[in-house]
Amino acid sequence: MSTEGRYTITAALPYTNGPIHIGHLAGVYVPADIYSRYLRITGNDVAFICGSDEHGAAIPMRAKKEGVSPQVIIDKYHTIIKKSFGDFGISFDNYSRTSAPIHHETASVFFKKLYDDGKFIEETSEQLYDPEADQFLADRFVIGTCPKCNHEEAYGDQCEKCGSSLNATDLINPKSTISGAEPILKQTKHWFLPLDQYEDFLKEWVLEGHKKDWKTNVYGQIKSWIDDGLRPRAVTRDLDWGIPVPVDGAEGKVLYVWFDAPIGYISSTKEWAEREGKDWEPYWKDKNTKLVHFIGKDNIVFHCIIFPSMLKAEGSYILPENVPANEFLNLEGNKLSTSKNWAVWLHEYLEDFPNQQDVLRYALTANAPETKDNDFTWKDFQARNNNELVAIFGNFINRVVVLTNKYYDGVVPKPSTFSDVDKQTLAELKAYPAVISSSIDRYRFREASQELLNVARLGNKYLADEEPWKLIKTDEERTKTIMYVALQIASALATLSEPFLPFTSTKLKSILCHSTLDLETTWNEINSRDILLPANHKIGKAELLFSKIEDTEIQKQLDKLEATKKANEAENKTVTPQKDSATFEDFTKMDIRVGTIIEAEKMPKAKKLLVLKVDTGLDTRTIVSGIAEHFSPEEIIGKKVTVLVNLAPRKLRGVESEGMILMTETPHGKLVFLNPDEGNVNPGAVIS
Ligand code: B3M
Ligand code: ZN
Repeated sequence: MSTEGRYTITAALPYTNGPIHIGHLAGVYVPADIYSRYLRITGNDVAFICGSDEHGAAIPMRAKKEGVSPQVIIDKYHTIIKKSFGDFGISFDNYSRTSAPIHHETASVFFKKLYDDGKFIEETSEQLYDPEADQFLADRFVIGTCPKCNHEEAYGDQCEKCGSSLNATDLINPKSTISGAEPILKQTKHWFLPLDQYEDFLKEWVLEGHKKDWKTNVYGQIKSWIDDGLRPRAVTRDLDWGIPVPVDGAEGKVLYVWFDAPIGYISSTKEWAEREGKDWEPYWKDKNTKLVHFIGKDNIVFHCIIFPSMLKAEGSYILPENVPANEFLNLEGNKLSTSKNWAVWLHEYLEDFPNQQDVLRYALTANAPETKDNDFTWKDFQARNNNELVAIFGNFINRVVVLTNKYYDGVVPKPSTFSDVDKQTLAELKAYPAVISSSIDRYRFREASQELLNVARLGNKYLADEEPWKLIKTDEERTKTIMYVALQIASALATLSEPFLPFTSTKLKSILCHSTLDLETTWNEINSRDILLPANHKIGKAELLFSKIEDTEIQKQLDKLEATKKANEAENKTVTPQKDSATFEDFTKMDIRVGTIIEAEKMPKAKKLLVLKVDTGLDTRTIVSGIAEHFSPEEIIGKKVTVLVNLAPRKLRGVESEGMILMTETPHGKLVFLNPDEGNVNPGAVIS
């Protein structure tokens, strides 16, 4: 295989503060994987690099939430994330982590070089400080109103609403996310990268150099930042989680996560090269190498302004050739959110749709947020599968393989004379690799995925027009030619689908027995070779590539989201305020006992009431309880409950009730007996 070019392709390093969901896959990892696979099979030398981002405030914050140490958090999510990538066929050449010694070493050396070369400004200034938590506040440790767009929950380093990069002291009404306290100002020393000194370089490199070839959404964001004027940016933090600043007089300080994380691409490349016995340097320093960063739009400033300025300051590195950042994916009309659990988690998807990774990859690609934010809906997912993958791609392959087995025992027939339609069809087929390449080369993966489907459409139309299943009765020779042509299309599909649908491609290649061919067709050769599957080649039996997704499966997913929505709403409900205080004497007046429900029946004509017989240990008495909408009589007989036994008797619908069963409520409004652990009851739920 000839090496056409060297590519270093990076995909944003995910924070190990939670598992990954469809938004991550659609925005970054699937397009990066399509691109990398495509480049490999078209003969390029590719390093596809990623790893976990394990520093920054996100990690200790999650650790606090889960009540464990940051190390436990990074180990847990690094493992989950890495597995999800493997499960979905994301073909990284290396997946590292920023806690790895090689990364600490690489990032420290990088910082030290800039420090020694006098590239930083050292400055003592007043920074936000939480007097209660005894900690400086930066990044996610502080929120406040964005001075640019007035969003009320901007972080100390960035507003996720408008994308502005901020300094914590820019925030209006800042508040500590650790204690809620209002920060005070306190002096501290930090090192700053004077971005203002890189303005000319950035203008020339991006604004002039990449006006034409970078996506307009990416270019526009960069331009507006540069037009706003760049300011020195602190690259160190007062934190105890991160890479220690490797110079004297910096005790208790670590590198800013956005300083070390992009260097993670370099350390991951080194780790890979060491393992493979390669030299890492050409992948980062040879000007013929093309460096491409796949990221989401909230990471643009870091990859197009800060990291390039760092690379420029260091002096020996290449700069990115392109940064094809995507917009955001929403889910059923709402923003994806880890904290609100508004997501389709990859590991959960696979439980519900085992072995259907390609369906999700395809649905996300066909509907990718390439030029604007887009919405993922389960209905669209179902339609993409049923109407496109099953009805077009799968159907074509199935017909070809079934008929070849039926008519010729699985042996590719020898064609006779090609008709004009045959020639035209084969010519069209040959043009597809270039058509798909041209879309991928311009990072238009949605378009590329639709062109791939057009190859299957070409095959379906050809079969529908030529009707071999009819001709077999009258013209065996002609039928052979038709099946031969259809088999060439099937073979091309096996190769062309690889970047998009890697699992399907492997399966199809195995059905068509590609591995027993003398000459397996590569992407580039589809155009130049007349024969992809030669006559007499034996193929295997038909296997379903895709299967229909039923309405019930989709409904199950929608129900899951509905439940999430309800739970979120309930969580936002205000907790009932505390009642006036009760004295100990007040409390001792109440006689609460354990009882067993021994009989239960519905109160006639009362929707909510059950009439219970309860053994209180003192006696067996009648209690009328308003729980009929939550429990059937049968399910509660035998249950132990808590009973307020000295509540003054009162008549309900003519039945005298001698006590009260104590209950509480889940966030979904379901009544539960007093066993708060069982019912998922929230703190603050009232017992009544
Ligand atoms: N971890 C941010 C993110 O997940 C960050 C990317 C780092 S890429 C060097 O949005
Ligand atoms: Zn903003």
